[in-house]
Amino acid sequence: MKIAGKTALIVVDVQNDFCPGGALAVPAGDSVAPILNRYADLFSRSGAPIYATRDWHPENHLSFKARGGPWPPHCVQGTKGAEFHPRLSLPRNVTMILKGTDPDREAYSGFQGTDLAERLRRQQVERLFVGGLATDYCVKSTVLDALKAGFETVFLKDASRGVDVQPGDSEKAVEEMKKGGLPS
Ligand code: VGL
Ligand code: ZN
Repeated sequence: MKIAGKTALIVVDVQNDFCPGGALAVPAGDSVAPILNRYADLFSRSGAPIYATRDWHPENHLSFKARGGPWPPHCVQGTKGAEFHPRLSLPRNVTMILKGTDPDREAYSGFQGTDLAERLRRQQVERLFVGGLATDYCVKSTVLDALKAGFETVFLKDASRGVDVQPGDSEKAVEEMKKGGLPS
């Protein structure tokens, strides 16, 4: 008999800089916090592992405008902007994943340059629920990498918001995720 695969929740980058008032604010970014709190509570009560990623850049990160990148400085290590939004309230046993720590590499995905995949495999996780900020950047990249790594993946649309630098970017991101294997 096949033992049912385990499911994990991945909370992506619900940080002050991606919320209204932050350096790279996602419209209504903070509105995902109470929704993710509910998912986290549900997962926690059923014993499912929860991971939370943070964009965690050095001051001289290549994605910043000073180095020719597209973004204003954001989520600089140790700053208020890099902290989780105060309305995000996750259980104590969440595993934190820091990404984008290499000054010379972009890392939108929580899998890029981290041990997230190994940790999930070690816990026999087979299925992921992914939500957070931003739909058209880090959530999309995380979902695509999860699918590539062979995890059955669910995108939590209700618990995600996009930057939409160009109008429609978030819808496009959903299409890309579907092309990458996300069940529609
Ligand atoms: C993100 C832009 C730059 C994200 C991170 O978390 O979606 N977007 N760095
Ligand atoms: Zn970033």
